[in-house]
Amino acid sequence: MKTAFITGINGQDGSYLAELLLSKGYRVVGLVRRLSVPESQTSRLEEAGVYPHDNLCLEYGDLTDQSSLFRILNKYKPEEIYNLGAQSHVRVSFDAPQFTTDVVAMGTLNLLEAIKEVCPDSRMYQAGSSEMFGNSIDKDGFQRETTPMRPVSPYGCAKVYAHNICINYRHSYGMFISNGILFNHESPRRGGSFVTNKIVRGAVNIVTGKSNTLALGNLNAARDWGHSKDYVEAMWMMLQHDHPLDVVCATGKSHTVGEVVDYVFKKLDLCPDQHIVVDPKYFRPEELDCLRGDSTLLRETLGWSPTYTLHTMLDEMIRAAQEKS
Ligand code: NAP
Ligand code: F7E
Repeated sequence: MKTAFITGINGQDGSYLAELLLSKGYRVVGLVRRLSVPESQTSRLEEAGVYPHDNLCLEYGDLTDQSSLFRILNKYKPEEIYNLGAQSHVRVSFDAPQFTTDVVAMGTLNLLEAIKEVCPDSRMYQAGSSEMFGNSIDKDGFQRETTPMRPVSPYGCAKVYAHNICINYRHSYGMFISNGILFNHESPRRGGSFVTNKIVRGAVNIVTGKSNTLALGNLNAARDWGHSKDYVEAMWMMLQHDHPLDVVCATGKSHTVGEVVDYVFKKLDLCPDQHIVVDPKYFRPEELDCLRGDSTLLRETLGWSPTYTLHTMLDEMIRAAQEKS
């Protein structure tokens, strides 16, 4: 039985990845932070139906507390390590830039040092982000592995550090570390302050009479949105390959926030003009205008392809929000 260690296990991706690895017969070890509401520590894992589970062990710790990482790695000596823990909200990273950097950048360095000392033969996946590209776009309108990284948020800057230090440890110490450069991915388990689930839940609340308006920020920003379930499959595939890779994972299709609003509201027989309010409080000090990823390398090297379109994913999110309402 292989052992995998996941930081951020109760996040959106962590919960799908835990499900995937348990279904493949792994023992899964997850890092959870102490929260004042203990039920929140396992909420997504419970929703996924994998907690409690005989092969799932949760350990308290934090990416900013290196001693906890040493303790857990020494205890389990995992073959695979997935570093998904992060303060992952871009807008919030402008409000808490130092905390974001501590977790995303220094937290990754803490983990790398612990792996180097305790289990240097483990394979590590680093959760990189399209936010690392910023507004840098190739002439054909895509971002790919060779596109220069010019981040436009504290979160993006911290992820660039994490990406580069992973490459440095790979070269310096011969460690197996793969950087995924993942574009936006969503699901019914997406946090409600990210724009897709905010729109879906907001629209369902209007239908059920719980509210009448939905306040949003920039409706013109365009993103390449995939489904978390497809993207965690790509993470696992990267660690099964015979050598480490730095690869983009994306659908190749880009839509604006306004298009998502139109699709969701139409599905629910609502008229956006009657309910959407633009509130500058949701604007970012610097905005990333358009993301569209070219994942040719991932598709050709690992045979990965997404199973969801934006619309089938939004349909699933709408159904889930309706069931919960
Ligand atoms: P998420 O839902 O926000 O989950 C993040 C997880 O990290 C949560 O479990 C959180 O724990 C944990 N965490 C936060 N601070 C931590 C710390 N100091 N120490 C240990 N764990 C900590 O994010 P996600 O959507 O699953 O994304 C997973 C990873 O992929 C993140 O690194 C994110 O930056 C990256 N990424 C995401 C996307 C996307 O579109 N989803 C795209 C590219 C890259 P709590 O629950 O206790 O807060
Ligand atoms: O914003 C615009 C906003 O917060 C998407 C994270 O997983 O993906 C995610 O970061 C777009 C932006 O995601 C609202 O300005 C308009 O242009 O859903 P989001 P994000 O910032 O792209 C990347 C790849 C990650 O790595 C991150 O971890 O939507 N937008 N109105 C809004 N965004 C929010 N949150 N709320 C609004 O009201």
